[in-house]
Amino acid sequence: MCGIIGAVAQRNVVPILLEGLRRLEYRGYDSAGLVVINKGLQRVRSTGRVAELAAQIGRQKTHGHLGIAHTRWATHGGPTEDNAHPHVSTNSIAVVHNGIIENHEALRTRLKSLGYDFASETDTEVIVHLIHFYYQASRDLLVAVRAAVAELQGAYAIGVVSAEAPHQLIAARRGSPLLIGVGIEENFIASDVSALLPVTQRVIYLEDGDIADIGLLGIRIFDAEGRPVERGEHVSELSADMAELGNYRHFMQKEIHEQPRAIADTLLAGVTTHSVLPGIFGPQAEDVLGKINGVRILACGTSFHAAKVAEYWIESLAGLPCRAEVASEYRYRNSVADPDTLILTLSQSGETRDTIDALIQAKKLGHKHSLAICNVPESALVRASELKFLTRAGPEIGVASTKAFTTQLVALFLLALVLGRLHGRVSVAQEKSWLDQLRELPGLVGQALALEPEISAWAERFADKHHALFLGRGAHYPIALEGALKLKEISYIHAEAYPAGELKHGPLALVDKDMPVVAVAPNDTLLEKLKSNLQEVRARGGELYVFADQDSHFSEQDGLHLLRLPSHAGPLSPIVHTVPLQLLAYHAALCKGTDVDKPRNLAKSVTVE
Ligand code: HGA
Repeated sequence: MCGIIGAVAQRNVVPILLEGLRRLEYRGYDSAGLVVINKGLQRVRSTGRVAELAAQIGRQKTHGHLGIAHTRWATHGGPTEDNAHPHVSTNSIAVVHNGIIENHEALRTRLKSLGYDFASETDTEVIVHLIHFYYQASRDLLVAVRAAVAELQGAYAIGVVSAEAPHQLIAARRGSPLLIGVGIEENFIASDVSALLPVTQRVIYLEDGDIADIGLLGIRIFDAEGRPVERGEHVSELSADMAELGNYRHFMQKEIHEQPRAIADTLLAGVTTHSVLPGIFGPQAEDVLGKINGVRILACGTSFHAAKVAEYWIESLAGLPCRAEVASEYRYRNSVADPDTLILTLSQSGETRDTIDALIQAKKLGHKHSLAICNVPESALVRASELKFLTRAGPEIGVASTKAFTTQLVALFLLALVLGRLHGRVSVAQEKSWLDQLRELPGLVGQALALEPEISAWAERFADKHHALFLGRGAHYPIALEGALKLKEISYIHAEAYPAGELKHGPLALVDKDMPVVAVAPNDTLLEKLKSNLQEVRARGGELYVFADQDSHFSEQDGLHLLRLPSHAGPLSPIVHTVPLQLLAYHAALCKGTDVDKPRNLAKSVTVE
C-alpha cells in the first residue's frame, strides 16, 4: 500500500526521504514521488522504482530542508506520472495521501466550479485544492488543513507542505496509519516506523482524527475536536539493520529461513517449561478468556488461513465453538452477535483496514471482548483491542507472508491451550506435554527447510504450468489453501485448494497431465482417506506431488513424487507442513523470474478497503 514519509530539518532532507521510500518499497507500489520546499516547491515523480526516482533527483540536484515523499499503490486512476503523489495546488501547496476519499466526485465538481484545474484522475487531488481554497482565506496552513479534512469522507493519512511555510509540516489521519518520528531539532512523519529507523526510534502514534503541526523544534497535536492533546512517545524496538537482506536473494527467502528463530522467539515470550504464562494475552486475559463461550475469528488473506487452522485447534482442545470469517465479509453482514463470544482478530501489520473495521462492527453489534494477534506493537488493531498477543516474527518485508503466518499459528495454539485449561479440558500434565512438543517445533521446521534443494527441483516442473491443485484434509486443508495462495501470489500460476474429500464433487473434472496436484499428507487419522483421494487423481493421469511424514507409508510410484518431512508433529503438523509449500511457491517464482518480494498488483499492509 502507499507509503508516506516527510521531514523538517536543518539538513537536506532528500536523502532521508529517499531512504524512507526504499524502506517502504516492501509495502508494494506502482509509482513514487517527492516534493521539497526550496525557494518554491520542487516536485519529482516517477512510475519506476524508487531507485529511478533517486537517479532523477540526483540529475536535477533537488534538495531542501522540508519535504514529503510517497510510494503510491493506485486505487483511483492508473499508475501514471500524472497520478503519482505528491499532488499540488497552484504550485504552492503539496499533499501526499494514503487512503480513499469517498466523496471525491462531489468535491471535484465543486472545486472545478471554483476554478480549480485537475491534473490527475486521483481522489487525492481534491484534498490539495480544498486545502488551497481554505488557505486563501486564513493564510494559515494548520487552519486550512483542519477545514479541509472536515469535509472529507473516507480514509486518509496525509502529509502537507506549503511553499509559504518553509519550516512547517502538517500531518493528519483518519482510518489510515500515520506516526510522527521525534528527532533532535528535526522531526518526521511516516506511515510505517521502518521508514524512520535510520533517523529515529522515538515515535508518536497519531490517533483517528488527529492533526499535527510539526516544526523543527516543536510538535503540536490536536484531536478531532481541535483540542490540543498529548500523545505518548514510544521507543521502537526495531533497529535500522533488522530490515536488511543479508546473504539472501530475496526477503521472502530470508523470512522463510527465519522461521525457526521467529517461532522460538514467539514461544519464549509466552511459556515456561510447565505452562503458558498467565497474562500473555494481557493482564485481564485469564478472567476474560475463562468467561467466554466461543470464539469468532476475523481476518484476511493468509491470516484467514491461520484462523481456519485455529478453528480445528480451539474446538478440539478447548471444546469451544470457533468460527473463522473473512473480515471484509463480516463487516457488512448483519450477523447475530453473542456478547460472550470472543472476537479474535489476526493481522501481520495490525493496520489491515477490513480487519479493523470488522472489529469495530463486532463491537457495535455488542461483542464484549476482543483479542488481537499481531506482529506490530502499537498498531491500530492492537490499540483497539481489549487483549493482545504480539508475535515475535520481526519485520516481514516480503509481500507474501511467511514467518508472520507460522508465528500466528504458534500464538493460536497457545490460545487454544489456555482456553483448554481455563475451560477444564487441558490438565496441567497435558499442558506441559503440549509445551514440550511446541519446543520441538523450531527443530522440525529446520528439518523441513533442509528439503529446499529437492523442492527447488520440483518447482522447475511447475514453471510451465498454468494451473495447480492443492489438497489437504482436516487442519491441513487450510495449509493447502495457504500453499495455493502463495503460489498464486508470487508465481502467478493459478492455484486452487480443496479439502481432498471434495475432489470427486467437482474439481476432479480438471485433472489431467497438465494439472499438477500437490497433497499435504501427514500421517494422521485421515491419511488413509487422503490416499484414496490421491488414487482418484492418479487414475485420471494427474501428476501428484506428495508432502508426507517419515512414517506416512507412501511408496514412490510412477506419477507420484514424494518428499518426506520429519516425523509427524501431531496437531502441530500444520505449522511444519506450511514450510515446504512456501519453498515450492518461492522456487516456482524464481523459475518464472517474477518480482518475488513485490509481486504485481499486491501490497504488504492493505490499509485501504
Ligand atoms: N487513493 C489514492 C491513494 C491510494 C492508497 O492509499 N493506496 O494504498 C490514490 O489512488 O492515489
